[in-house]
Amino acid sequence: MCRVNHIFIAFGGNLGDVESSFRSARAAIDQLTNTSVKQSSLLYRTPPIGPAGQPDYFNAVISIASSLQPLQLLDALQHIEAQHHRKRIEHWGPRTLDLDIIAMDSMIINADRLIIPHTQMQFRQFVLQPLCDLDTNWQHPLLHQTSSQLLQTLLDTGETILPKGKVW
Ligand code: A4P
Ligand code: MG
Repeated sequence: MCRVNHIFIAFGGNLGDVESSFRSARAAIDQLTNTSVKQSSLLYRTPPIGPAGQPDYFNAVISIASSLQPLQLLDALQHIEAQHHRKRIEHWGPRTLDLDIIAMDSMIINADRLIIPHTQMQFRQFVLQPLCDLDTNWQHPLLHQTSSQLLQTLLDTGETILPKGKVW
């Protein structure tokens, strides 16, 4: 039997009906082979990081259990992004749906197409706050800090707590 990994996936988007894209992407992930969605964070409205003048984002994190290989999961998530009319136009630019793999248990991957844990996660409140809704004790395998310690480090640099999110 294949090993089942516990995986966190970050959702981001700021074009179109983002909440409805998130719901349908979550349902599509739950339909993947040997994969099930376990938990969803709240849905947060967040100020954009990156090019100025783009709309606010919505962000959330879900946890899944899956025995897909990491690159199989990445392919499946990119397919779901494409189904939601995701176009890659500008780095960090506006998008309907971005699905990033944040972590897979304590796995470390450094491949061309996939880096796990996600390299920017520790700098992003829009990832850490929803992650902490799901698991405050997940341990970053390289930074040796828990998700709540990573969030606290960011808040200590002066970032303000995001307004409370909503169930989606
Ligand atoms: N890739 C490598 N590692 C991973 C991983 N762990 N998960 C590769 C997913 N993909 C990974 O991503 C580019 C390539 O990264 C992929 O082909 C994959 O092989 P992309 O989604 O095509 O391109 P991108 O969107 O320009 O990059 P990325 O890294 O997804 O963008 P970010 O860093 O997520 O930034 N502001 C707010 N408030 N909220 C947001 O969600 N998002 C962005 C996008 C900017 N500002 C934001 C938000
Ligand atoms: Mg992405």
